[in-house]
This record gives sequence, structure tokens and C-alpha cells, in this order.
Amino acid sequence: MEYQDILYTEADGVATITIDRPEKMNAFRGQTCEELIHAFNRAGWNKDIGVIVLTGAGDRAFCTGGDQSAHEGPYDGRGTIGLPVEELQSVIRDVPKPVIARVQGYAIGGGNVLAVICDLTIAADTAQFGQVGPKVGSVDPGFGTAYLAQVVGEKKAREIWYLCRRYTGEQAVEMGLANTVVPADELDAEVDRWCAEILERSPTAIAIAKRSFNAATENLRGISSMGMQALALYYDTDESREGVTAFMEKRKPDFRKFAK
Ligand code: 2NE
Repeated sequence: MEYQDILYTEADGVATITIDRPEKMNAFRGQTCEELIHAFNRAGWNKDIGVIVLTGAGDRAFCTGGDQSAHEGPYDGRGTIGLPVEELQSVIRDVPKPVIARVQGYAIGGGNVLAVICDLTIAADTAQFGQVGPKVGSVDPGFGTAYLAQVVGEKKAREIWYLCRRYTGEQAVEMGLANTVVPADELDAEVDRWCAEILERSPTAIAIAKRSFNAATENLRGISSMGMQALALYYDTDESREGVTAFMEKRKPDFRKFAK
């Protein structure tokens, strides 16, 4: 597969997958998801690779979720909602290698969900984490909601989703959303250090540990696919369209008229 939306490199046992759409704040469209799925499988099943790093190009964003400009009702790709996000989220969990989210700038919406699903998160002090679904007519059910609650606790996860606030790298570490935060100019060195330590450990023990951690939340895969089916129906409503249109028109959405 030739990549248009991502960059892929392998060096010294580490595969680095970079979402390369800085002009869209590294938001993903259908094509981006397909390429990410391909790249995770490529790295995940390569015996020479011991760790995978997921990041975004430039310093403004790790990833800001679904590309709102590729979103008229459904998105522009494959799958229940026009984005194979369930497959993307699953492959990050299914590859037997630890995946590190290297987060600089915004990890917002589906971008935050990707960081949450990664095994480890290393943040720069420029990082801003958060969900935006209820602001823009969307929601990422299953791993985006219920798994987040496993990571940061129920109260905090509900706060993150209902209020759509943004959180600094330091706050992310406090709530368990990130493992560590470092000055932006030390981010790469820190990621390298974590990768080097992992590469010294037994790959089979790590693969078993990863699968064992995953097992406790496997039921969320079913909730996620059922939720995506509901999301597809939601995207076909004026309420959801109001969120997308308001974002694209750079105005505040008016959701109250849809209250039931
Ligand atoms: C990311 C954030 C917080 C940045 O805010 P700010 O104020 O710093 O910048 P601004 O002006 O909002 O954004 C800068 C440029 O990036 C584009 C904007 O449209 C803007 O473009 P220009 O006006 O310069 O041309 N941009 C940012 N995010 C984008 C995106 N996701 N798609 C397309 N263009 C984007 C602020 O921009 C923000 O909150 N963005 C909204 C993010 C968003 O709505 N994400 C989708 C959520 S739904 C989702 O991810 C999802 C899922 O998780 C699962 C299933 C389906 C969908």
C-alpha cells in the first residue's frame, strides 16, 4: 500500500506511524484510517519490531479525530459510519506489541480516543487532551467512553464527555490519561528512552501481558460496534448536522432546540 496520509518508518526495533495531515490538524478521513490499519498490521506482525509509536506531524496536533470537512452525514470512507474507526481501534489493541502515543499539541475527539487506546501515552507540555463529540454532533461509544472510564474513572470520564473541556499534559498525568509529561523539546528523547527499555524486555512476556490487560475490556468491542450503528443513525439527524455545520461555520451550535 502506498501511503498518502501517514508516514511510516522503522529503526532499531521501533516502528513510528505518523498521521501526516498537519493542514487538518492531523484529523483522519476514511483513507487515513485504512492506511493506519495497514501500518499497524505491518509493524505489529514484524518480528524485528518491538514497539510502535503513534504520533502526528508538526507540533500543533497529535490528532483531532474525524475530519469534519469529510463529514456530510456519514464520513467519506468504509464502515458503519464511513470511517473504519472500530477496526483501527481494534488493531491497536490486537497487535502484540506495546503502542506508545507520542502526544504534542491537540489530542482531541477521536484523536484523544486513539491516545487512550494506546498502551502508553507520553505527552509534551504543549499537549491538550479532550473530547468534543457533544460540541460537534458526535460521540465515540464503547472504547471512547466506557474504556476511558476504565482509564480515568467514571466521574472523570463523564466530566470529559459531558463538558468537553481541555486538559493539559500535567492534568492528564494526574488523572491517569498519560504516563508522563516532559518539555516539548525533550519529547523525542523521552519516547526513545521508553522504547529502549521496552526493547530490553521479553517480547513474549509483554505480548501475553498486553493480551491479558485487553481481556478484561474485550466486551467493549461489542458495545463499540453497537454504538457505531447508533452513531450512523445519529449522523442522519438535524441535531448532529447542527454540530458539524456550526464547527465548519465557526459558530456556536444551537442544540437546545433538539431537547427531548
Ligand atoms: C482542535 C481544536 C480544539 C483546535 O482549536 P483552535 O481554536 O486552536 O483552532 P481552530 O481554528 O478550531 O482549528 C484550526 C484549523 O484546523 C481545522 C479547523 O477547521 C481550522 O481550519 P482553518 O479554519 O484554519 O482552515 N481543524 C481542526 N480540527 C479539525 C477536524 N477534526 N477536522 C477538520 N478540520 C479541523 C478545534 O479545532 C476542534 O475542536 N476541532 C474539532 C475536532 C472535531 O470535531 N473532531 C471530530 C470529533 S468526532 C470524532 O473524532 C469521531 C470519533 O471519535 C469516532 C467516530 C467518529 C468520529
